[in-house]
Amino acid sequence: FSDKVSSTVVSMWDKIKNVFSPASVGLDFSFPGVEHVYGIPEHADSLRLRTTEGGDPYRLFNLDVFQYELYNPMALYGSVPVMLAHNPQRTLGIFWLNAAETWVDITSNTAGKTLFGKMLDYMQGGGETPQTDVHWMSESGIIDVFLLLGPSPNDVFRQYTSLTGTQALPPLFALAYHQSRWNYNDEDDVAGVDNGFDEHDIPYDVIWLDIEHADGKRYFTWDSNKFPRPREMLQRLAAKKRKMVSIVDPHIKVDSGYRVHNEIRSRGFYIKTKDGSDYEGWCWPGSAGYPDFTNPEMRAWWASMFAYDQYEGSLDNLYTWNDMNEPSVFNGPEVTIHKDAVHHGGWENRDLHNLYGFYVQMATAEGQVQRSRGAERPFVLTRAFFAGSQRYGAVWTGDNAAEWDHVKISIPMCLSLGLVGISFCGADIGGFFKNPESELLVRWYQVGAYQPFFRAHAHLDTVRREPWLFGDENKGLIRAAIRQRYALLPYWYTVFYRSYRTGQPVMRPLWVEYPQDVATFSIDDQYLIGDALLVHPVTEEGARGVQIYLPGKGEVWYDVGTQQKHHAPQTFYMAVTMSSIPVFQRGGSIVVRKERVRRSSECMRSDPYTLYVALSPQGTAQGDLFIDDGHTFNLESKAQYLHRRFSFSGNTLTASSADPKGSFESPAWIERVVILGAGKPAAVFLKETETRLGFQHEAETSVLTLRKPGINIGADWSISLR
Ligand code: MIG
Repeated sequence: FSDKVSSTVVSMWDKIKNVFSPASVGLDFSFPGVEHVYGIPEHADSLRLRTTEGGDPYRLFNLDVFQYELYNPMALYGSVPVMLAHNPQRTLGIFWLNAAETWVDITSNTAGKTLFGKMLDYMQGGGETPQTDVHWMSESGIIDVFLLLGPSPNDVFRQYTSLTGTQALPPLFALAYHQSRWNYNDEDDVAGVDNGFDEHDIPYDVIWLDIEHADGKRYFTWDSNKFPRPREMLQRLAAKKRKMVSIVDPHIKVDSGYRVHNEIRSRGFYIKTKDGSDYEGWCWPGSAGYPDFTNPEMRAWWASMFAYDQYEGSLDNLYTWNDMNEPSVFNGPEVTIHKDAVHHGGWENRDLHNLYGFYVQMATAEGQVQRSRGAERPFVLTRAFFAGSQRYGAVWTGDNAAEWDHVKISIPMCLSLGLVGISFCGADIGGFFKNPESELLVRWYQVGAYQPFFRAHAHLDTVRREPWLFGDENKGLIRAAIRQRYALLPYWYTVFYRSYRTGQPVMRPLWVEYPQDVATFSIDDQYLIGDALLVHPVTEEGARGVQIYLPGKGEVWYDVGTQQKHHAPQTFYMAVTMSSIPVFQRGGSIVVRKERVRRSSECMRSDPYTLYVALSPQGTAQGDLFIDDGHTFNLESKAQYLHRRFSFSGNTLTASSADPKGSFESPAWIERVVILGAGKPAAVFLKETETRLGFQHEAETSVLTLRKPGINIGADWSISLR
């Protein structure tokens, strides 16, 4: 999208800038008829943005904030200058393309008025049209604004991602469970944790190494005492079809014995001070230089460092985590780089500050692609981000704490990111700082299992918290939550595929699917995954129940735990126990699962599928399933994929291709079809062969289970209930 800033505009600005630097830019926008605005992450705040009258504006300036506060407009690690405005008639967006420090003020003529007050205004004929006004201001740069006219939420997503790109389709393993802490200390520790998952029969895909794994925080190296044989360690993980992630931060130790530093310095790739010398700040390794990732040559060099012969001890199951890329500078102003530091092309950091982390992740992802000669899809986690970061991997919400409010806020934080393109979001499970009580830890796993990026992580000073350290009962609860995630991986992957194609968020606020239902506009304790599953995780200490809102006039929802049917719209109290994760499947949807959970997602590759067909009141349902090899670009380069469509109507379930361009051989078959809301048929036939299928019907719950249809997942077929 940077191409859209034409070179003439840039050179014009160059001239102006030399005269006026620094010069701020700002604009006011009014949304007549709008009371709800969303977006402009990253803030630890409610989904619906609050008015900022009498307080600080929402601030966008990538910063490493120590122990951030909640329900607060202060700047955090990443910035996406995109706001959505919504009312029952229309959804709009503003994309303010500026990477300098930015402030957003929000005012509203209805703020503080109760619904009753508004009604009174209206009855007295004096009620004004509600209106929200927003004021945007950036410290430097040009005014370059995209108005996204909708009118539907999906139109806005399409319009915005046509400018910045859609969510990259992650490799399948990246959607599974990740086990991290600062730090897994050495190769024995890694082996012990890895074996622990097998002993305790808990699936996991990826183990993470934090900064202590490197030799004196010299990234791309290993501490030779703690990790003397990294390749063998990686091979042992690979034998179990598991992966590893190592951290690679963008602060480079100033040390003439460190090749990475010497090369960056000799090529002139460090960010400079205003006087032209290499900028140096204090960070984990001590004195550190900051590579200038805004320079394409620097990015190309960085990418080349991920080649197997450059990053010694790496193998193809080693992936990357970019932390501290705001960038974090311990002795810099607000713990970041000085604004007058100079980048490639003479730009000051103030002009592009919020883009630095974006480019770090871009270069790292490119490195992973290149090491496989373009074959393999990358996986890179980043802490700092900007508009468009969705193209390079996942983000997490940084250093949260083991507190109930932090588990709660992870929902609106990830929802806000999804609204502005970044779907692959998660929060440190368990909380980074402090030690969670077992109840909080269990609940957090249950929440994380239903968020896009599913990783446990903890601070160096916390006590160990692998899932089996809290007694058998808690271990069982955590195992159950993780197993639910693995069973649903086919669905997650399909929803991510749709996000990759359409720009729609994976994790969605309810109003995205029910744009006319005002009751959904401020909900941030429940959400949808795709359009079929509604989740209301338990986030209260000692909870005995939760208030669930099921949207959709004339629709029905099925409790995934009990298969009980509920009519909508409706708010009801659902009693919960420690094992409850309230999830509902929309009547009218089909969700595909794999129910033989194994030790990693790759071990489940060829396993059979179960279709969950949830009937609408009209007795219909639709759904889809995306399958490919789960890790290469062959879906693009060779059209090697299957996109299947399932649809139920007239008592017949049909499987067909949703996209005839793709083809892919999968050995997997369908082992079961569960139809929710079905009456008891006299007989069930696989039409193609007129073979009878065995079935079982539960009258009480109206659940019909068809046993062993035994059909390949790629085949076209239909099953009729007679
Ligand atoms: O100053 O690498 O957010 O996840 O464990 C702390 C150590 C640096 C901050 C990250 C956190 C990570 C930690 N890092």
